[in-house]
Amino acid sequence: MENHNLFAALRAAFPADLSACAVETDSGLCYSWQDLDQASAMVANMLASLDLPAGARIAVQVEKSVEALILYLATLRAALVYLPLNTAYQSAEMEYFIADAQPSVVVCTGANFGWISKLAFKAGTAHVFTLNEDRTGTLLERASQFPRTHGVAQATANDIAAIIYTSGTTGRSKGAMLTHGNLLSNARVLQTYWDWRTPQQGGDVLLHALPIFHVHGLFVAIHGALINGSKMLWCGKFDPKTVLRLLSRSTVFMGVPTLYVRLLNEHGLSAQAVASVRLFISGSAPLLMETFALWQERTGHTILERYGMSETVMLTSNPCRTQDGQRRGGTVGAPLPGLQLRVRGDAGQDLPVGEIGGIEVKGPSVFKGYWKMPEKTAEEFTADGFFKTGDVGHMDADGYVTIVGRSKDLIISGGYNVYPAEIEGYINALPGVAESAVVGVADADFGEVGVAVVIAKPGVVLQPAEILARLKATLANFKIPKRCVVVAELPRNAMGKVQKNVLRNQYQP
Ligand code: MLC
Ligand code: AMP
Repeated sequence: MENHNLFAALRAAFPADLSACAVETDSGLCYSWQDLDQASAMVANMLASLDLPAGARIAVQVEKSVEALILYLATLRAALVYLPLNTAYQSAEMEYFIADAQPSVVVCTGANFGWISKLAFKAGTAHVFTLNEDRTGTLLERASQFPRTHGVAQATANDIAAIIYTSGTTGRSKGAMLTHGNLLSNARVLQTYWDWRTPQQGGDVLLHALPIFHVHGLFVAIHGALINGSKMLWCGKFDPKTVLRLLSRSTVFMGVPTLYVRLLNEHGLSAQAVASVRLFISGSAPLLMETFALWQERTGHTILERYGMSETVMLTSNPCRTQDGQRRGGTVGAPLPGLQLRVRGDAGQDLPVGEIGGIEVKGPSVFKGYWKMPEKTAEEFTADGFFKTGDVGHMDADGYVTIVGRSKDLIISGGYNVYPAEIEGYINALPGVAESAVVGVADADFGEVGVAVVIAKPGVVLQPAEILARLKATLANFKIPKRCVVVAELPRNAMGKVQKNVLRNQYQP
């Protein structure tokens, strides 16, 4: 029987010379293709020895490291389900994810072991391992006792490879279930569409400077390099000076817009400094025309902007090869080959070219559904099987899509999604708070940041700094509004609903 395990396809693309460097870190370490193969086999063997049920979740909250990448590969290899969690998540957030996903294994940093293991054991998790940035921890200690070979476990294209949690406009975070087939089909489409060059064609070198707990850094970047047998230059954290230095040895770079904005602040950024790069890709948040134009001016390169989401992986892309057309700033390009994309009006009618409506998609990369939420899943699909993205835009006569807004109340800050409803819930629960509204306003660095507008209960005097400090103690740092104001009342429409657009205009910098 054919094995549809994504790892099998990635492994098949490893170059013939397994002793060559596959990943070079910013601290100068080199991991060969053989290292990736053998270390992922050892961890996969260790996971297999735990006798976990089919579909068991491996929840991971660790700092970025090549060992974390190996753990991801090992989880695929063992045909278990990878569940990455942002390192910024604090105890309330982690408690929810662990209770909801009921992972069989949790991997965390040694520093967090105390509180995370408590949450995990309470939720019924059988095994908690540690993995630290410096290659220490119980995960590797245990794995070191296992063999360096492992036949790739059998998986169908419809088996779940990963669950990515995305917050929701109302209520609970939802775990998007992505299958081996979803991830592999997207990786293969992008390999051609972005013209990746195999080692025989001279090879590509990807500079990887994104976190590896979201779609962009984990799937688009890592699969892109591995399915092509391409080397990665690996940065633990995004530091513009290090990235600029390493760009001189790279051919492909992927970033959220904030990374481009920060690189533009570097005096050393010039056409000469990035002479070896053939492709700059941006996504996860809107790339401002100003950034697009400044990048062209400073480097001579036209950034390729693409659009995707956790539920669908990549959906549209500007062209890479001239035969596919021209890259256009301000648009996210055309639907990728194999993907159907349509723009629909409020009544569910197809809209003519150029008209603005809701973006709906159908194709091989669209997820299997939300974890344990069949009703929510059903709500997000149309009767004819299109997924409603919640993004609002239009398509031109050449098929280029432009995103103009979102029907979901969402702030995208530095490439991370922040749902106002979640933050408002926490603020409203603070003593003395009657009500609150969180809105996104423009920010030169993060693109968009949150502002909290709060009303106090009668007779209470609230201190904005204290509200922010309280939030900081509870929530992931990127969700904390950058500003808090206490006001007497919120603007409302005739129905009594808070007019967020009025607040947004009022607090625009
Ligand atoms: C950090 N902070 C943020 C923030 N990141 N605040 C808002 N938005 C963010 N994205 C907080 C910090 O905690 C700190 O708070 C203050 O802001 C300044 O932080 P910093 O030192 O400037 O942040 P830094 O560590 O440099 O991180 C910035 C960043 C990072 C841009 C490098 O946010 C990042 O890696 N973003 C990429 C996100 C990403 O990969 N998204 C892909 C999603 S996938 P304080 O209070 O401590 O001072 C997806 C699908 C698709 O969307 O299409 O790709
Ligand atoms: P996430 O849920 O983190 O995967 O975020 C997905 C959302 O990011 C999409 O629904 C879009 O709103 C947004 N997004 C991704 N890429 C782009 C882009 N190039 N331009 C505008 N928005 C984008």
